[in-house]
Amino acid sequence: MPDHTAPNLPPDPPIDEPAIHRAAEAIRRCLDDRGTIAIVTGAGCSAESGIPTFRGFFAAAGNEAAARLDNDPDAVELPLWANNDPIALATPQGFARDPELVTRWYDWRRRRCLKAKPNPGHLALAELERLAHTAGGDCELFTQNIDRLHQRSGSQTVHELHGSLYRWRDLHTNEEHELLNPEPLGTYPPPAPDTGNPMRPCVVWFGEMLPPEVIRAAEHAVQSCTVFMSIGTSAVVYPAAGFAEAAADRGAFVIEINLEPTPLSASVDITLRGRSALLLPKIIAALNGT
Ligand code: BJW
Repeated sequence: MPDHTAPNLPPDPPIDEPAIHRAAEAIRRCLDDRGTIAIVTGAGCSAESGIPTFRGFFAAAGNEAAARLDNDPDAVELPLWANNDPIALATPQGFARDPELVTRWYDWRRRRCLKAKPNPGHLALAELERLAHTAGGDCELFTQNIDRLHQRSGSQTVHELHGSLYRWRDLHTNEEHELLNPEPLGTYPPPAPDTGNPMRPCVVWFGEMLPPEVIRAAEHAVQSCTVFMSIGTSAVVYPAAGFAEAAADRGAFVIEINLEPTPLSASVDITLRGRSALLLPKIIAALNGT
């Protein structure tokens, strides 16, 4: 986990304790009513597991955090990615232009994410789900992350909006394969184990459709939730960026957690400025009265 006392990383902003308590009260009311909590997470939620955020991928702090992770020899590949814009790599056009570069990048991320561990923010969200279920309510977690850290932290209901780094599909047969080996894939694009056809990661690139069943689940959660949480996302990529506003429009209480202001911040009920790995456990502690 990155060391936030390191000189090149920003210090934590002051914690808004009254806002933490207001957030916990809104969640408590939702649990008492056996209501639904809907959550959308983004890359900021995994930042403290040492995974660089998407738009901060090449920012100095992200690079430093990534390079320091376990003195990882894979970190030597950072300069290769630093010459490329992640937004251009995460498109069908980027893949068509340079399938080797794009699949090498995803394999590098796959290996980093396999090594990463859930952080206290992930664990707090798993605990929130347990509390909701114990109260007879529901907690629906939608993540834009492709790292499976929510599932590994114990969350049961995790909807992957943008797919997974660990599933790759045969470009000719569409057959999907789980790639969980920590070794580099070695050939780029990697060949499918059964047919030898080239594969791509089962992630959702710009201009591609999100899985329809996940969109349906999101529409349902947005329509039924009484609390909506937007955590560690820049809230600029649609459709995920639109969920909070849609939930607010029908009267849900919206809580945002982010290090920085986002396009959502001005219109939410509570915006908590800081690290999700610090603030989410505080909300759970307030909820439990500890
Ligand atoms: C912390 C922190 C800490 C850091 N604690 N916080 C409506 C309007 C306009 C455009 C569109 C629209 N509907 C659709 C579009 C087009 C497009 C889109 O949204 N474009 C926008 C850029 C304008 N959307 C699509 O194409 C989507 N498909 C679609 O809608 O299909 C139908 C359709 C097709 C064509 C036309 C119209 C409709 C698909 C979007 C797929 C996005 N895919 C990616 C790549 C996935 C694979 C991969 O990871 O490589 O998903 S792009 C990238 O952005 C990735 C992320 O999941 C996603 C969101 O990023 P995220 O998670 O928010 O990360 P960051 O880095 O941006 O932000 C991190 C945040 O954390 C920051 O705010 C930090 O401050 C914060 N933070 N540390 C708390 N410790």
